Amino acid sequence: MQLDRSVIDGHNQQRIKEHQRKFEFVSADVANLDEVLQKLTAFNIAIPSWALGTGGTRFGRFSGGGEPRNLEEKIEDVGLLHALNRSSGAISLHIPWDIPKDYKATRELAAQYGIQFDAVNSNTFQDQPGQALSYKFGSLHHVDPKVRKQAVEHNIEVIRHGVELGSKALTVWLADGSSFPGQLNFRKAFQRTLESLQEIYQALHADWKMLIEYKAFEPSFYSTTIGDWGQSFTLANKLGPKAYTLVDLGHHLANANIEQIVSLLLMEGKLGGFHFNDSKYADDDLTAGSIKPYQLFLIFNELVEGMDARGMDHATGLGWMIDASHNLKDPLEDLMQSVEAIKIAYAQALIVDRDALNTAQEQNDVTQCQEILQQAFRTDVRPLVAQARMTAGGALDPVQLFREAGIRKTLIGSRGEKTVATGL
Ligand code: PSV
Ligand code: MN
Ligand code: MN
Repeated sequence: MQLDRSVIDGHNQQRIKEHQRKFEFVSADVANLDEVLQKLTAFNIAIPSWALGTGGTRFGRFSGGGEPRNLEEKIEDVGLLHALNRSSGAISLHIPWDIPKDYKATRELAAQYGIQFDAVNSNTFQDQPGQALSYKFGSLHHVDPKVRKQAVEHNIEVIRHGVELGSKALTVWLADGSSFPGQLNFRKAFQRTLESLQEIYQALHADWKMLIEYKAFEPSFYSTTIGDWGQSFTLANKLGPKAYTLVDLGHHLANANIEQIVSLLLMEGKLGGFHFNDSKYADDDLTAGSIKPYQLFLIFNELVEGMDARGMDHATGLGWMIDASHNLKDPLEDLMQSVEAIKIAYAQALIVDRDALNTAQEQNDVTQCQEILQQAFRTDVRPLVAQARMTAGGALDPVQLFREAGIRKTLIGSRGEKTVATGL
């Protein structure tokens, strides 16, 4: 379904007075208002195709109905999100779940909604029907060179699909690891992973990036071959200038200082992209900002500081994506909440008084440093985010409009109650 412009306009008209009052109140204290609004407008966060259906846990899955049944409907859903928030202008595909039947038609459909193709993701953590060799004991690190070759070829195949659609990056996340001490020779496993990645790297086009995602544990519970930023960073350095580290917020051991990791990777020019989500215990993939909004702000504070120091464009310098999916909320409402939380944290980081913070840091004025950061974090920047969204053509309150317009009901009407989107 395409959302009619008049629906958004009508919604905005009803709320405009209240919005203006709040916007004027907060903007009076924002010295760099135009810059903040312009940056918020330019900032887009890609939607992963696998987050558009209700996620499950290993105990069960409860479909919400009206989920996208194929790639076309996934693009349609991202189009709906983008129409509502003007910040979801890209979709990230996972192969083989999202193999396009017709590249041209897929590209045209996406263009119709103003959607681009973000990084393409390979899948060597599952065996597919008819697959010759199993990934039970890993893929790129496998002891058997034939399994490694199969996994390398799959990744090259994924690049080919991405090239046809206009993607510019391959994200590699591996489940390769071990669950029992002694199961693996760590050195050989790492070396084999490097050699496999080198083969994939050879197939990358000049304007492509390889994003190497790390994860501390799960599904392996003793070791993961690319288990932390240091391992990913080492691989990226050995591979070359097109290889980067990808930070997924849920992939760290408890209490890791993610903002410090971000700062270091940025300084070294090796931060390539982000997967946003939130968690309390492990890789919970909860809505961004739902558990630790202050951490999200602190991460953005480092991102803004580090990207500015390197003269990077915030909107295009890194790959921004959500990687959240769970089993309770409507997936589209959940994604809108994640986008909102990310933009709020970004806006708060943009209004940090950076000169004052720098001076306080140089003077070891610890109290003042904290005052400055928390002044920004405690500012209600939601009207700034809403203003940027409305000016770009989106809704003042996307979640409420989604409900008022009965979008899920319409989707259930056209797709049915019992829908299963392919995904994690
Ligand atoms: C598994 O942990 C995972 O959530 C990774 O974060 C990947 O990015 C995603 O699946 C898709 O492969
Ligand atoms: Mn991820
Ligand atoms: Mn994950």
